[in-house]
Amino acid sequence: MTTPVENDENRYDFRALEERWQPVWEERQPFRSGREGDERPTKYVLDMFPYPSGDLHMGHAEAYALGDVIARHWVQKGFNVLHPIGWDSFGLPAENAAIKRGIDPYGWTEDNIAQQKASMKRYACSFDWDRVLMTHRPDYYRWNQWLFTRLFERGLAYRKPSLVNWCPKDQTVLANEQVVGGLCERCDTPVTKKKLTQWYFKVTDYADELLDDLETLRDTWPSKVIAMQRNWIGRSYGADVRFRIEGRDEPIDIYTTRPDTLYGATFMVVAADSDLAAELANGADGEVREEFDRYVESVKNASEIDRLSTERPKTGVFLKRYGINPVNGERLPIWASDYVLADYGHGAIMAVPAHDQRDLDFARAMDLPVRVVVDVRDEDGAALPDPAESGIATAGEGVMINSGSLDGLGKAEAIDKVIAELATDGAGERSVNYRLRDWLISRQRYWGTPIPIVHCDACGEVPVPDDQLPVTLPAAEGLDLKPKGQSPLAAATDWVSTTCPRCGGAALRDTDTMDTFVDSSWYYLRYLSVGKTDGPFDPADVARWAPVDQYVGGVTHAILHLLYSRFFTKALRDMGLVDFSEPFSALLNQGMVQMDGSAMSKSRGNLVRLSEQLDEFGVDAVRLTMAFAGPPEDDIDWADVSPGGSAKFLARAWRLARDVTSEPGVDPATGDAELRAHTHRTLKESQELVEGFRFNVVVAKVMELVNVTRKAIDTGAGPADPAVREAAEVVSILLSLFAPYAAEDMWSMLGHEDVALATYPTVDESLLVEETVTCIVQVKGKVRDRLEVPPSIGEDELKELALASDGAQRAIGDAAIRTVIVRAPRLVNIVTA
Ligand code: ANZ
Ligand code: ZN
Repeated sequence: MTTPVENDENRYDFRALEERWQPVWEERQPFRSGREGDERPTKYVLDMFPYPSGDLHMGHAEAYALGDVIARHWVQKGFNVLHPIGWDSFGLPAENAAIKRGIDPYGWTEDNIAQQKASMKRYACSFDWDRVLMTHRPDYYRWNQWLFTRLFERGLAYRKPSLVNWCPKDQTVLANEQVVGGLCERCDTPVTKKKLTQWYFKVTDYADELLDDLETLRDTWPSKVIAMQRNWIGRSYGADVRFRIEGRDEPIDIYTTRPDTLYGATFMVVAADSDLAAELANGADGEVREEFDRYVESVKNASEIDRLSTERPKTGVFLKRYGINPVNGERLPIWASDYVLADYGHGAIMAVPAHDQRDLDFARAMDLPVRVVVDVRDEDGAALPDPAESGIATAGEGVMINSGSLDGLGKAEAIDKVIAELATDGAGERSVNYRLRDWLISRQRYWGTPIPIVHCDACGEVPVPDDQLPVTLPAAEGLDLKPKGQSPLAAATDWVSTTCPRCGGAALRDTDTMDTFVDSSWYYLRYLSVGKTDGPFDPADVARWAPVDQYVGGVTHAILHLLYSRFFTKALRDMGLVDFSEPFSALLNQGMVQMDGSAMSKSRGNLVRLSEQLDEFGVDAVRLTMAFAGPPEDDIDWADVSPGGSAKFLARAWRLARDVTSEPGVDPATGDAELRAHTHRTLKESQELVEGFRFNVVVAKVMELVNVTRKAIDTGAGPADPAVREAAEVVSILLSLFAPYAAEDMWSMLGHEDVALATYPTVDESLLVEETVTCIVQVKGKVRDRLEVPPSIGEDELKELALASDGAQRAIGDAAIRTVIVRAPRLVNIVTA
């Protein structure tokens, strides 16, 4: 046992506590999860790992405080909890900082990690420090490469030329989701397009499964995240329809979700930036060609979201070409516009302005005809105003009109019928479309995992064999890391020239590096077998721990990171490497920490420094404040909370343990019954509240228990009562989830060791008999009886009891009862005739 308090026994001194307990925990490592022969059932709690771009900030402090509540609770509930941490240490922040300062990203990254690690230890997270991983180390990214080659062999990693989002400042490719409002997510530079040959992962092969499996997460993931995943994948059902084009041998396909409206098509639109548009423009006269080129140039920089917006004024160019509607042979003028996307469906549409708002906006802007083919009515059966006049397209359901053989049918029948007719003519068929695109993983940057492919003139793309992995990054020294449109690795000519693993001839290494989302897509598996040198992870470890029971992190990763991890997991399953389909069984998203109503930032001048808060109030007070501020999903405004108040509360709690005079192990059965009841109620409720993520309410319950115990010490049972000891021990056990230093010190004053490993006490249900309240029974306004009832009694039950009571029976006599007014639990008023 450690020596009890040496400092001023009457003062709660958070600095002394931090200094005392940090080295003790460092030595004991209470959260080591890999011990041989540990028979406890397992839980895997995972916090999203940080970028090492500086010291920990308030956002980290919130996330790790909350994740820790869950992890520590499961330890006390008797589980062998795996709660690891590591660093997502490849990526642009490190590289840009290195370029700015002219230093090596490796050293910069390692320094930041060392600083963050020290801060995390001070912050007393229950991390298993034997399992740390860092994605920039070759012993990690070697397995990125290994997995890449496995995906390559299965056709899930491939290269293709395409128009990609390009940030002219960072000089790198961006995924769609890294483009926010047309700007680079990292540096706010307007994003442009560039044609490049890039590596992709074939996420779309799993589109259906990624969508359908969300159903299995319905009860354990936030519904908002599930909706975001669903929208991102964006599955829709419709038809491909073939239109002949005058003066072109090949027909073109369009995708529509409303083939029932084919008779309402009055023009066609092709994506302005598609090859098809360029080709059609070529066949037109020179004037059109010029106008088209100018138009394409002007729309190049618009983001996908802007392009699809109904708010945006519609623009376009008439290509002076015509398509033929397969259902009625009508000639439809073909336009090029940016509101049609090149890489969705077929990059071409039939426009039905009467029933599609964007088509209607375009038709009105360009003075094109509008034809109603669905008779849409309002709730009262009245016809809706003509879209051509009102400017509002009628997208609802109704009876088909002006539609030949479809007239009189409803939407579903019309769709079935027209598809059947198209199919007999070979002019169309059912089809499914997804908004989801394959994942563009190549980056033209230095600080990432080199793509393990060798390009050989004779053999093509050859994966680097396992025994030649890792392909380590060439030293940064001597390389110009400044972005210039091609990867800085290309300048490392010694590194680039190699021999082909297949034919032994001269060959070149691929010079792209992988998107850092690759690193974080499977890191949860590497934690299970950190240090393993003959594979990315051990099947036995996977069987023991995976999948993750509880994942904790920011909602900023609600789409991509989760989608990519889910994709990896499914691909690994199909390779026989794991036997489950979803990586994260449950998900908790914490809110953001703000200051004075807005996100913290240096430029806004409202940045709160974590280190300053820790120095002023202590780790425990900051952690407690994070948990107490509100439900975890809500944002916290640091201006509205009180770490000073938390520190005062902790001092009150700590003094309870100091005041207890009974011996450890004393039987609480003889103690004050009322206090015991309160203690056990707190235990019972807290457990349910922790498991329901209502951490703020748990803190409130502990505060209440501290007050009740203080009263018992000062004016009730007294400090020697065994129930007081029991209460103080429970305070210390519950408090350890939020304020580990104060809790450990209390636990030690109470004569024990390692509060983190204390067993969550068994709730004594016999102590939980409910209190009662007095209910007044009136007859015609006069009090006739009093009943002792549980506060939670229902209205019906209370009414029965009141009517049956002796006093009421006597007062009612033979009179008929007119009404009974029940105000549970305190009043029942019976009105007789
Ligand atoms: C005719 C029509 C009539 C349409 C109507 C809608 C309503 P989702 O549900 O997102 O899959 N579309 C097809 N390809 C497009 C592209 N590359 N860029 C922009 N829009 C495209 O949307 C499918 C609908 O979006 C399709 O159905 C098509 O317009 C349009 F009353 O065809 B529809
Ligand atoms: Zn070769």
